[in-house]
Amino acid sequence: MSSKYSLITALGLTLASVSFANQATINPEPREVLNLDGKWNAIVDPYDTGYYNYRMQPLDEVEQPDVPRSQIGFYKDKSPKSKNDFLEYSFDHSSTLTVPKDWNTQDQKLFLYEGAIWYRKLFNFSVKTDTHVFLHIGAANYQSQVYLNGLKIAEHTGGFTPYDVEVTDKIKADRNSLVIRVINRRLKEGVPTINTDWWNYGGLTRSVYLYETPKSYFSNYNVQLNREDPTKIEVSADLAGANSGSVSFDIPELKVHATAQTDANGHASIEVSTPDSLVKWCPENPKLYEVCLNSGSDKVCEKIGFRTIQVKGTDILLNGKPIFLRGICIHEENPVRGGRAYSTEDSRLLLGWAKELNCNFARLAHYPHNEHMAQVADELGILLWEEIPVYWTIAWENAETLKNAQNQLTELITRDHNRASVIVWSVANETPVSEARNTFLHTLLVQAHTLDNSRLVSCAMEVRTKEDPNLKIVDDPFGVYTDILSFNEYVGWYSGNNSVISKIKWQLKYAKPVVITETGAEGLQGYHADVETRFGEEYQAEFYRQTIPMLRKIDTLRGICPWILTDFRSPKRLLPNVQDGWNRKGLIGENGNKKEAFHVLASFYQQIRDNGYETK
Ligand code: GCB
Repeated sequence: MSSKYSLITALGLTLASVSFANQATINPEPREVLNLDGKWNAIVDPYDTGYYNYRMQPLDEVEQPDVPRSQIGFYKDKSPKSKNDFLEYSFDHSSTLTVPKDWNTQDQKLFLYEGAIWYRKLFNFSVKTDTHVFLHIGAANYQSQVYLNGLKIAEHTGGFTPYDVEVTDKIKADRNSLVIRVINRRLKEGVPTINTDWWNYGGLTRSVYLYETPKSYFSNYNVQLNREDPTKIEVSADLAGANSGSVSFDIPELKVHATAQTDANGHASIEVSTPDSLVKWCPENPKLYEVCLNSGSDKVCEKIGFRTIQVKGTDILLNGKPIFLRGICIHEENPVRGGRAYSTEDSRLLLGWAKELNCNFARLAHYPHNEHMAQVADELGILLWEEIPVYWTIAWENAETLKNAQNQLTELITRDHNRASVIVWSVANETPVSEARNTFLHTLLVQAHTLDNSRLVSCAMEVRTKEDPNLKIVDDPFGVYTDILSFNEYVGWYSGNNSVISKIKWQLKYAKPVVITETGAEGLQGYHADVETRFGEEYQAEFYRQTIPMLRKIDTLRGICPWILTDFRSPKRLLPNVQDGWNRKGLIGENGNKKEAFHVLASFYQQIRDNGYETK
């Protein structure tokens, strides 16, 4: 197996910003030495006063000695030296924002804010000899610039993936000033672009901390069952900061022990026979093993599950056996508290509800969710579809847009490639067919397969009709490349109403396992009416009753993932007294109460769970 680290270089990618070669170290959490979460001073800067001079030149690039002191970039974090010193900003006297947390739900004034906010944290830290110290930023939506003690140390684009920057030589023992400028302005050329059906939560939405590694340390590793030959466990590890050395691999519970030498690039490959006693990870028994890698100077351990995922004909095989995916889509939002989800508790709430729904699968839409989701899914036994925000109408012809999407994909795969729960990397959602789009998506699909040869790669496609409105056709040319045929359909909500659902027939161009990645209707929790009244709970429940048999007409159906677990905020949903800024397709309302449709789907899934899925 080849080194992913060298593949990343071969693909011409850095793991974080375009201009800074930031490095993501896998699984940094256990190495944390100083947590920087909590209150940060924050300056809301709608006109970018702290970033540009009055000629709109970035102050961190053009600063001249004769720039008036009052116009010095905020990243310098200055305080007045005397009573007649002139500064027009102050972190010391600014209010605070909590990290991690989106800014929108912390202050009513920021609810709809799209612009820049400067965050500042002061800290003391003594660097030990013979260590590297990295700053880890879990997510900053959407762009960020990072300054330590007045010096720019990183830039990053992409609001949902982590990045790390080495600070070993830049840190002081006392009063370090860490300033991060976060901008959530939507950009036409961005990933996502300006139009999305979700809330544009801004800020440092995930944890920020310092972590330490020895001089020579594991920067990346991957442990998995060989997909084609599960009698073998494959290990790939990269040691940074060492020319060569010996690496050992252990699974103590299984008495597995193996060693290998690294090559000149610090890469080691190990293959061991799978012990007969290994219990494979699956939703019914999500067995995780403590797995350790040791290089003498560095040791990393983490809990990893072993399973294979494959497609054979029109079946999806988990550990070699056909599986039906009883799924649900999820946005990274805690509707009850309000705002972006970020914690283990949030993950337990959301995935706990998915469990109550009798799911064995969840689609984490439409962007990478926080790392706790896959960790908790590993524990609970929920298979995952993970996605990057290539959503609707991206700037397909723009090379920077592609580079940005590639970077987000690499960061996601690097973070989660040891999570047994993750079975699908999705490169897009509902994108319009064109040559440029096909090329763009194909580049991403090849990249995902190259970085990770153990999982399925797909995207959520669309359905179309021709003369007969009841004949639904799926023939997206990109379907040639995806491992499964996955698409969204909303008959009964966006086209026709519940009465047309039973008339639907299907025409699919590809003989691949079908996974419906979205279907659903809105229903306001607590609003009761007859089954024909839009936005009533009864309409939504009836939609599910009609849709389930209609989808079962697809004889290659191997999974369903309706839209969506809970109501979620969307600036596009404006109907007064019903939507009020919420997409109401949740099976659970914004108050955490289950709607009637929840129970309809839960009982269908229970039947399949208990009796298996019979093709109709
Ligand atoms: C879709 C989109 C999803 C929307 C959903 C809806 O097809 O993929 O992001 O939120 O429909 O509710 O319309």
